[in-house]
Amino acid sequence: NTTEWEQALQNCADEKIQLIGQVQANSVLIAIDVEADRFKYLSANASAVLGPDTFFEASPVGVFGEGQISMFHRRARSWRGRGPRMVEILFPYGPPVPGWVHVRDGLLILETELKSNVEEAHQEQDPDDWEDAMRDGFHRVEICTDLASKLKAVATEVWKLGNFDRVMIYQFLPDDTGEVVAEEVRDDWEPYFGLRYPASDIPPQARALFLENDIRLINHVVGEPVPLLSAADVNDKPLDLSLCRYRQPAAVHLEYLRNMGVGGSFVSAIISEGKLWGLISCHHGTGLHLSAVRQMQLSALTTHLALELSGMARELRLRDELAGARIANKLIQCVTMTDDWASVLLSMSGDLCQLLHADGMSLHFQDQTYSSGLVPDPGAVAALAKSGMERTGSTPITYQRIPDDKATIALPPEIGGYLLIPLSHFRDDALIFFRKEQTVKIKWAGDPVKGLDRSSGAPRLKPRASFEVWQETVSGTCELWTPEEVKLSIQIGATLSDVVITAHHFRKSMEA
Ligand code: BLA
Repeated sequence: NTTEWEQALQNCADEKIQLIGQVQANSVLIAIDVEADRFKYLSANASAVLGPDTFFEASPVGVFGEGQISMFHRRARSWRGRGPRMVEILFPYGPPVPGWVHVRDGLLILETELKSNVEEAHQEQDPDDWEDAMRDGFHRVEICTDLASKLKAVATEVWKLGNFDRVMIYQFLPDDTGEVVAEEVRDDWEPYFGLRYPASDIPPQARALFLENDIRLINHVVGEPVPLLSAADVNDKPLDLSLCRYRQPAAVHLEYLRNMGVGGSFVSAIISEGKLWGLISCHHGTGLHLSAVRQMQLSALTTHLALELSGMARELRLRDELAGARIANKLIQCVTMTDDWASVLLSMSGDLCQLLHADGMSLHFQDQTYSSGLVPDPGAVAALAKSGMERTGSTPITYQRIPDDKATIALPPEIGGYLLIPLSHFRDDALIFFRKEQTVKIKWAGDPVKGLDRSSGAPRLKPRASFEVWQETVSGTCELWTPEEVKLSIQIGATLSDVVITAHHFRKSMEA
């Protein structure tokens, strides 16, 4: 039932993960109103660091000292990184401890991790020459010339630095599913390399949050969460934990990780050109304890990769833009010599198809059809152009699977999908690129069609219980049209419209 399925997806997306009101076991959160010199929120275990007497009536300046509070505040406000900033905190008792600080909704928020009482099986490697180790790591990544080996090199460096049981580089695909594109994993664990994960494993709000806070650390999937207490004047308004390091994760996600056999996880978001490209996802079989410094080192490696990816993307874009500009120039030159610009365009179909990775191209212009390569018959091209005009106005439309309602327009089965660029606002002129049909085998990590849980009234999606390879064979589709290709097609459409208008005026002036 689709509507029930959609409802379940919506329920996942609606979960306010940042307002959960709890922090992870063994972590302490302290939220301070600096101006009023008052504590506003304290995790229920805060007396472990503040001392037994400190409650909401105490003065934060009295506890931390004026100098320390203003240092925290300054460091938090001048920070331009995503998420909280690393600091050293001196509590009333004991030595300075590493912690995190940030400002949210006008409150200064401090976090630190208490000495864990869970099984300390995870030991991060601590080479005393870690600065050399980092530089060496950066260099090993830099010298890789192709994407696959670069990703693998990053996975290896993260693996060495964090001493995890599994490190995956997870890339988001245009349809929001994701694929493990590089992996390091211990010998006795099942590899996940090459497996596909459905979009619903990471709902939209969890993705969006990565742009604000690019590290997600889960110390232990079975840890008892610590509730937040609030001052009387807060009136139970939940604290926004978006930028916290130790926010308690959503229960559904913890269940997911437990089903995967994971005890602790560290996830660092790969943000390239302002967009979430993918994740470095690190799993450990037992609880995970990563020092603040180690977290920052892993984050630096992730940023290094993200910058390299941006560079590679820019290079590809530049190459495509140059190719696009060359085609436009050629077209403009030719059109000034002949008014048969449609034939000129057709003679360039090889270049155009190569640019957009298409197998055929049709132009429908003033009720005439010009085609080259893998295309349907002229009647079908005309029908597509007409339906495109009705559907979109002037933005291109893409199909990787011929939609069912097109069954009336006879397209040969060899064609899997098309990209249609309208060339006019008021006529059905269009340029259409076709891609051949392909049959692909997708290896999902478990059956992506998850069970619905109806026990609580509203339908809820349950995390998968099995991640065993589940193979799906999809036919009748073509390769996805990427956002870059769509952008390029918009440029081509705009150039064509310009050229057509120019040619029209040129002819008019010659006739005059
Ligand atoms: C969060 N799910 C996540 C995150 C990842 C995944 C990486 C964010 C990082 C984190 O919080 O640790 C999924 N982890 C993966 C995948 C791989 C991996 C795909 O390592 C691949 C190797 N999850 C479900 C269902 C729902 C769901 C059915 O399976 C919803 C009903 C929700 N996932 C969900 C939620 C979060 C999440 C709510 C956010 C957790 C949080 O930050 O509180």
